[in-house]
Amino acid sequence: CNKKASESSLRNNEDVRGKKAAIAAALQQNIDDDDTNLEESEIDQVVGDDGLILSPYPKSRLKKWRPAPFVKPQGNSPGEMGKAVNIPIEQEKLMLDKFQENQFNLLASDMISLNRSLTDVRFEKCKDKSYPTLLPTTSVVIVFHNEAWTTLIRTIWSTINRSPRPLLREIILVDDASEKEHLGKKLEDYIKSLPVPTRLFRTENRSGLIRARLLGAKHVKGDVITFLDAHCECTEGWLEPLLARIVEDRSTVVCPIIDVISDTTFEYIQASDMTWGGFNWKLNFRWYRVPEREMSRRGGDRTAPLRTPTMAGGLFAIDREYFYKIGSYDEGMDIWGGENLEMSFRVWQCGGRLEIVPCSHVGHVFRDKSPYTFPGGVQNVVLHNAARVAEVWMDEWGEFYYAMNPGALNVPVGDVSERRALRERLKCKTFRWYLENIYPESQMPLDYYYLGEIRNAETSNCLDTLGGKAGQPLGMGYCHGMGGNQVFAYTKRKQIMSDDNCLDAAHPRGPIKLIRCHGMRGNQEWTYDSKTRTIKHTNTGMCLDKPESADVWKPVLRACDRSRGQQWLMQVDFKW
Ligand code: LR7
Ligand code: MN
Repeated sequence: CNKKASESSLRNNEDVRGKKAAIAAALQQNIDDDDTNLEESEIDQVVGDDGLILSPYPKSRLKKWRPAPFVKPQGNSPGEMGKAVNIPIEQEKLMLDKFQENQFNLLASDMISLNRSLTDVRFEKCKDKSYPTLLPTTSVVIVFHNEAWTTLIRTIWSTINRSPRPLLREIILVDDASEKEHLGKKLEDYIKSLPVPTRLFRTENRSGLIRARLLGAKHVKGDVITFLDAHCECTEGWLEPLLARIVEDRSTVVCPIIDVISDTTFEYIQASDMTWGGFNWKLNFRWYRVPEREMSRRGGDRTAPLRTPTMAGGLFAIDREYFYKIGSYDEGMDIWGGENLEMSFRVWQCGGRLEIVPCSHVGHVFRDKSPYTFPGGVQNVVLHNAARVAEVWMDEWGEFYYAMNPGALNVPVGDVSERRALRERLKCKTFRWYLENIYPESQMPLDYYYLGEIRNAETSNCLDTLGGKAGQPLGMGYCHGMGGNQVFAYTKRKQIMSDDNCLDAAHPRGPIKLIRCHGMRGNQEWTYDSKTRTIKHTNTGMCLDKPESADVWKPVLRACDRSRGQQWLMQVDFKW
């Protein structure tokens, strides 16, 4: 059936990759040897099945490099070595006022040197790694809308200071219709004095980060495009391991580990190397723990590149030609959101790969809220962008998105025909393939019998998560038919899921809770009998029953007795 077919296609794919890697490795050796007798045409013309010139790059385009010099701490200035900046109590009011504008502590940022020093957060083993002596150059593209001066300029300086100079071709800034004085003439003058060519482009009207990045990418001269948000700090050795992955295989899209720059103190805080990117039914990007499966594929080496199902979106490097070949971005997406999952699915489904390179660390100021406006309304924009992802890439799993966000049905997705044509043209694989091979741990069940509300036959009320997070008890409510908190999936693994949580009962009398799905059956296994309409909990042998009384709104487990309160309506389709 389906599954077998995709397994063999994966094997084929691995074979092809093996061959490609062998060619690349052989040629790589030539390059490492710096053999100047080698005819350029000999290495220029390695063409993959897909028509893209494979790694290595034409030698003439690669550069010899040395690590950038260490950025020394400047005495006891605030924030040096990535330390936290604490604002004196008498300035607290000022601090809070300034916080509003950017949703981070601007007062602290303004106190920190634009060249501040950071600790070397890498694993020891990373420091000893050697990378090809010749690497492609990159242009760093930074888009921004109303970014604060010091965070933007510190992003630029940390890039300059910590990149091997020959590898940093240029910096490209894209101002997305900012209204701030300091981003006008002042910025134009400032960048003229930088030691690395820096160009500034401006969108005519507010375009959103996706179209702003497309504008920046258009002007890139380097062989690799590296995107950064406008409030980042690059650390020692961040660039080489990224470029080294791309020079091996130009269809690899690479991300650094994204460390945290505190929005309140600007402290540089190392992030875990044990998380990767996933997503939930709402199509929000989420970090999850790297599963054992991926750890063992890497032979337990925590410095080895990690294959991640999705990326956060802001910080990554991609071969310039590959960026276009794989479909750059969806121009139909506005302002913010969705493009990260779109690119993740696209890269995997269309034959590329997506990695987090743990030897590369870049800090990012994470904040709780967006400081800027969303023309058209946040909800509309975000729902619109995500709907485009669902429509183009997710096949029938797009249903989960609409079930969870019924509001998305009222937001126009716009024309997706070009994106679908791209998927066709690149002969991309199905979302099932992606779930089976790249993301089996996904919160989207591979096979499910039912997706929808679960209604009690006696009370006519519906199971409801009440928006509860993991650990909260399951509730009930009047059936509203609007999806969201009343949508559950009954899966082939016999789970009853809502987003990334599963109905879980630990005791015959205890509450039924929403617990992060573990996929190991146990307390999360339920059997639905479509004849008797009972939902039986395997471990306890009890049946799901309506609440004790009308005012409690918490379903319970009781000995199965075939009463109407134990009957639940689901249109299950046992198609497997
Ligand atoms: O209209 C806009 N125009 C812009 O130029 C809106 C935003 N922007 C700029 C903005 O100034 C910033 O430089 O776009 C960049 C990203 O916006 P942020 O920093 O306000 O949002 P974010 O950090 O939450 O963004 C994350 O998700 C986005 C989804 O569209 C993008 O993929 C961002 O690049 C991404 N950032 C990261 O991945 C950093 C790690 C965060 C995480 C997880
Ligand atoms: Mn950001």
